[in-house]
Order: sequence, then structure tokens, then C-alpha cells
Amino acid sequence: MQFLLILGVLGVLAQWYWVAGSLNTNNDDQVFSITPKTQAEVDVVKNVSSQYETVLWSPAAPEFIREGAEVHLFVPGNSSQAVRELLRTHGVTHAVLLANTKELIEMQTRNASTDPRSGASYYEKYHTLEDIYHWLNKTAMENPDRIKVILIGSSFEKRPLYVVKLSAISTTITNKKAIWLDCGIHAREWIAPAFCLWFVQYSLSFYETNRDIARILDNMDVYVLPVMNPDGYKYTWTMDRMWRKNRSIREDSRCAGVDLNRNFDANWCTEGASHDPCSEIFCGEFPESEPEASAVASFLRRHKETVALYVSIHSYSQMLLFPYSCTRDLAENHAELLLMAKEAALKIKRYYRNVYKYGAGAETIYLAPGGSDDWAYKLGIKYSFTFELQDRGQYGFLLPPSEIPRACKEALVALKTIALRVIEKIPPPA
Ligand code: 0X9
Ligand code: ZN
Repeated sequence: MQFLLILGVLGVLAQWYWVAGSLNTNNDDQVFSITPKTQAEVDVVKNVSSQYETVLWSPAAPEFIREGAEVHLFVPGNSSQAVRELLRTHGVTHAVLLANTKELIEMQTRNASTDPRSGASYYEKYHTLEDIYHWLNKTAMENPDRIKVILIGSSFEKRPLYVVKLSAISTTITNKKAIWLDCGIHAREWIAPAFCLWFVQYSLSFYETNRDIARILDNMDVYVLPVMNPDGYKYTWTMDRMWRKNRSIREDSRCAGVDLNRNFDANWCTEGASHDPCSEIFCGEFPESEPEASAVASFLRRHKETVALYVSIHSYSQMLLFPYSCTRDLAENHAELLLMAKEAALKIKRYYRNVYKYGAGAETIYLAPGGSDDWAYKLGIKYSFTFELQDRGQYGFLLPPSEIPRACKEALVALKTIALRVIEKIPPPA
């Protein structure tokens, strides 16, 4: 009995140690900025990022590292010396982008219950998955005439995938089009779910007073999936803040997770994705092999006549992207999409003095097949975008909560601008 008790205590301690340790709450963890100047330097950085216990923040995988392009590399304290040494031996210079990751993670995970003095609103904080499910329930109960919650499937670990359907109160309209908005495909991009919550709250609060949001909701319903990758998101709160993929496991590999944004059927697993389960851009076993991607794809297939605008929210790098990312070919309505993205970027610049790049994914960021935006486009949703929210690397995924409002306002103005343009192009509801 005593033995069992000791074993139990040890188990709890081990779990605590694991959580504290692997959440990267180490004081010595840093993020390096490295700009390789030659192909030889590119190879060194690729080597460092794949051989040492580091996490690539940007670009998403070593394959995308190029001469002259800045690399952001998370380096845990215990690999720091070896990484520095190797870079120095090969004459590769680096700057420390972030030296206080522990503090930043603490800032991000501090919430109302642990920090009662904070004056910030619910929407100016990051929330755990459980909190978000609770919010969803509460918001739906408080707004029964404007919100419907739809269960579209479940994750690999059997967590529900809930979509919020936002509508204007009037119900006589029959042929209303819709917007699809998903957040949090990638687990560590916490600003994304924060935006989905912000958007729902904004729409509910300002329908009566804001002309743009009224025009949008009068013409279109909005389907919002606040956390597309709940298992991954949960994992970033409990185990590894830097996790990107979902949490599916396979018998034939020690590595977990599929990159959900490489799992859609759009030139699936061609250049820019990987068949290696240990890669950050692992495409999975076959298109839609993952329940999260399959749930979204099935829902959109069922609603493809109504969904006129698809938007997926990611971070970081401040970009407004549109198809294609899976090929260098231009989309059939490239000019139209470019104009919409340009107008949205200009509005962000005018209102918030912040620069967002815009363009087709393949040329603006990198070739990346199997993405949800390209797949939605190929399904027939001709207005399809991926927004990469703040910032451009100052904090990266560890964007402090104090920056949430501005990041969300920027995304909101971009979304409103594009949605209003789409409304001009579609037949009005009858
Ligand atoms: O690589 C991605 O999936 C996205 N960038 S991120 O840094 N958030 O991972 C870009 C997605 C662009 N669209 C497609 N690749 N389809
Ligand atoms: Zn992403």
C-alpha cells in the first residue's frame, strides 16, 4: 500500500516535472534570428534545426530555408551551447530575438482566474480549450436567436469540433450565402482562436451599430470554427507550447501529428509537404486522413453552394494570402483576389500603421500543397484566403495578450473589407 502511495506521488511529480519542463518554461530558452548568406550557411542552419533539439518557428520546415531569408529558431536552454558552437564554427552569425520566452509564456497563460487584478476583458486574453468550450456554450445560450452551434465531427482524441453559425435575426431570407472562418489549424498559433472569439463577440455586440457588420450579416451567415485542432491546442497548453500539428498517432512511427494544412486534397503531398511523420509538414497517410480535416472538408462539401468566402486564420508573419499555394500557377480570378487582398492590406496600413504582405501563397510565402484554402478554392469557393496575423517575429507565437486587440482589429478590418467586396459580387438574398 505504502509502495503504491509512493509510486503514485512519484507519478504525479514526474508528470508535473514533464509538464513544467516540456512547456519550455526554462529560463535559458531563446529564439535565434539567423539569416544564412550562402548556400553553405543554409545547409548549416538546416542541419542545426534538424539535428538538435530545436523548433523552427519560421519557416515552418527546414526545406523552406533559403539564402537571404530570415530564420527564427527556438533553442531550448539545454541545446543552446551546442547550437551556438556549431554556428560559430561555420561562421554563421545569429542574433537573439527573444531571451525571455519563459516570461512570455507566463504572460500568455495568465488568465482571469490566476490573475484577478488584470483589467483586461475576456477577449484580450488567451484561453484554454476547456474555457473556449465553456465560452461557446455560454455565448450560444445567451444569444439563441443569433447563434446555432453545429457539431461537425471530432478530433483524433475525440474532442468535439463545434462550429458557431452566426446569423442576423431575420429569418425570412431563403438563399443567403455564407462565410466560413476557421481558426487554430496550427496549434501554437494562439492568436488565431483568440481572433475567432473576438470576431463572434464583435459581430454580436456591433450588429446594431456598425454598418459594415450589419451589411455582412444581413447578406451572409458566418460559420466560425474557433479551434480546428483542439488536440494540438490542448497540447500547447499542457505539454509543448511549440507544437504545430494535430496529435494523431501511428503504430509505425515514434512521431505524432499530421500538419492539417497539408492534409487536404489540393496537389496533396507534392513539393512543400513531407511523407515523414516526424516532419512539421507531414501530410498524413492520404488526403483527409485526419478527422479534423475530413470534418471540415465534409461540411464544406455539403455547403459548397452557400459558402462564398473561405477564410482561415494563422500566424505569424502578417500576410493576406490566397490560392494557389499548391502550385505556382495563377488562380483563374487571381486579379480579383489580388485586388481584394490589396484593399484589405491598405486599410490595415491606414487604420493601424502596420504592413501586411499580400499575394498568392506560392509566391508570397512558399509552395505548400494540401492546404485548406486551396482545397476550398478547388471545391468552387472562389473567394478563399489565409490570413497570417501578427507579428513579424518580434514575439512570434508568444505574442503578449496586450497585443491581442490590435492584432484582432487588423484581421477584422481585412475580413470586413473582403466580405463587403464579395457581397457586391454575389446575388442578393431574396
Ligand atoms: O504553411 C502553412 O500552412 C501556412 N503558414 S504557417 O506559418 N501558419 O504554417 C501558410 C498557408 C498558406 N496556404 C497554403 N499553404 N495552402
Ligand atoms: Zn499556421
